[in-house]
Amino acid sequence: MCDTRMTLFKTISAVLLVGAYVYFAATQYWILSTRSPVRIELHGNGIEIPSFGLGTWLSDEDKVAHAVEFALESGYNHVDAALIYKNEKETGKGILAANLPRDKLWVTSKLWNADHRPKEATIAVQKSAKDLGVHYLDLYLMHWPVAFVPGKDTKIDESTTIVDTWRVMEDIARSNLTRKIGISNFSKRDVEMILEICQICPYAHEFETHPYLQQQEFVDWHKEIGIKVIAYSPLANTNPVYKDKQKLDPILKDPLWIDLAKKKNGTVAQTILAWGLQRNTVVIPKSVQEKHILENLGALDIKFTEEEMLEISMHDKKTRMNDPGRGWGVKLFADLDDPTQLDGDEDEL
Ligand SMILES: NC(=O)c1ccc[n+]([C@@H]2O[C@H](COP(=O)([O-])OP(=O)(O)OC[C@H]3O[C@@H](n4cnc5c(N)ncnc54)[C@H](OP(=O)(O)O)[C@@H]3O)[C@@H](O)[C@H]2O)c1
Ligand SMILES: *[C@@H]1O[C@H](CO)[C@@H](O)[C@H](O)[C@H]1NC(C)=O
Ligand SMILES: *[C@@H]1O[C@H](CO)[C@@H](O)[C@H](O)[C@H]1NC(C)=O
Ligand SMILES: CC(=O)N[C@H]1CO[C@H](CO)[C@@H](O)[C@@H]1O
Repeated sequence: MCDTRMTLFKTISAVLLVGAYVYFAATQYWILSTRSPVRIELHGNGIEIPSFGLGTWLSDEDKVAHAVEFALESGYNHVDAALIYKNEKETGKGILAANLPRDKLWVTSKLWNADHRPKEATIAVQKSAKDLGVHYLDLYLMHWPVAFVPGKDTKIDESTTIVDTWRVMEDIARSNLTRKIGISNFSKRDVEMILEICQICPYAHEFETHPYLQQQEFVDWHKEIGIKVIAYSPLANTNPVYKDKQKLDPILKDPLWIDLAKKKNGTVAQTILAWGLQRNTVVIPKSVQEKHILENLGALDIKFTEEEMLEISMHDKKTRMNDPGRGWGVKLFADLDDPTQLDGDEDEL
């Protein structure tokens, strides 16, 4: 009697155990087989981007070498470069002269739109690294989610998608020419498309954001998906090329920022950059003047209260300064604040 009960108990236990095992194995298989993408961890993943860097767009060829050297000797450890800025050789001279240990320096460069095809991309990244005088870059960005036909000025390359280009970026990362890869000037939909297919996923997204184009939701979303935000044009309309593009007065003359700067015992530029840092974006102000290069570093000492952060958030002007999409006939930033308006199709937006 006791024996048969025992056998029955053992049999039931065994069946349950096998069942549980089969169920576990099946769900694991299902999870693994449906989980895509497979994310590959690259070497050097522990090193993070410094939160403060020197921009080099429109930095005079004659001045940028000195500016970079001076910055790196004054405490900067991060330089934001790009092939299209046409000054990487001079930037490289500054990097060489400062002679920081390679692991104490962060160098970013960017793949230009005309170089998205594999052959051109390989040449472009090698040229950037060589001109900047480094064996490897720390970060290589796809400069825009737009491909041009190589050698045809700004003619759109309809046969190269951003997914194609991302595969090329992944190969560049695998070749060890850069430690990390990322994107720039992407809309939310573009980012999602890359996240769906990436094997090596974007480390950072560099886009325009400053007190006049805060995009707080977009910035927060990047935190959720684990992509660092690099804020370009952190001084809003201070870059003189933006002068004609919008009717806003210079942010350096904005009474809100003048008041905040007084309160913080800093300059207006320092105070604006400090806000960028406090919202966890990496800021990369450009300057070729020693005075400004030093001044801007002072942002690291300024902190805001929550009330002040809230007040600043209420002064967003949602105004984009940098939008070449119109000239290219491409609608950029479609799902973000202040998207490209192409002639005659405003009603679609
Ligand atoms: N990924 C992209 O598509 C993209 C797009 C735009 C920019 N970026 C990167 O982001 C960097 C920064 O953006 P940005 O150059 O457009 O604009 P920015 O850094 O916001 O502003 C630069 C301008 O501000 C002036 N300036 C700097 N510090 C100042 C200070 N303390 N007081 C007064 N004026 C000051 C500079 O002049 P001086 O040189 O005379 O000091 C320059 O005219 C670029 O250089 C580039 O590396 C990337
Ligand atoms: C890249 O670096 C890693 C780690 O050092 C190494 O295992 C790999 O073989 C390198 N790949 C190439 C293509 O050099
Ligand atoms: C304000 O800043 C100036 C210049 O940086 C400095 O000399 C001074 O000590 C500061 N004052 C206060 C109250 O922090
Ligand atoms: C300033 C920057 O790096 N952004 C790029 C975005 O695209 C514009 C238009 O070509 C470039 O001029 C900028 O360099």
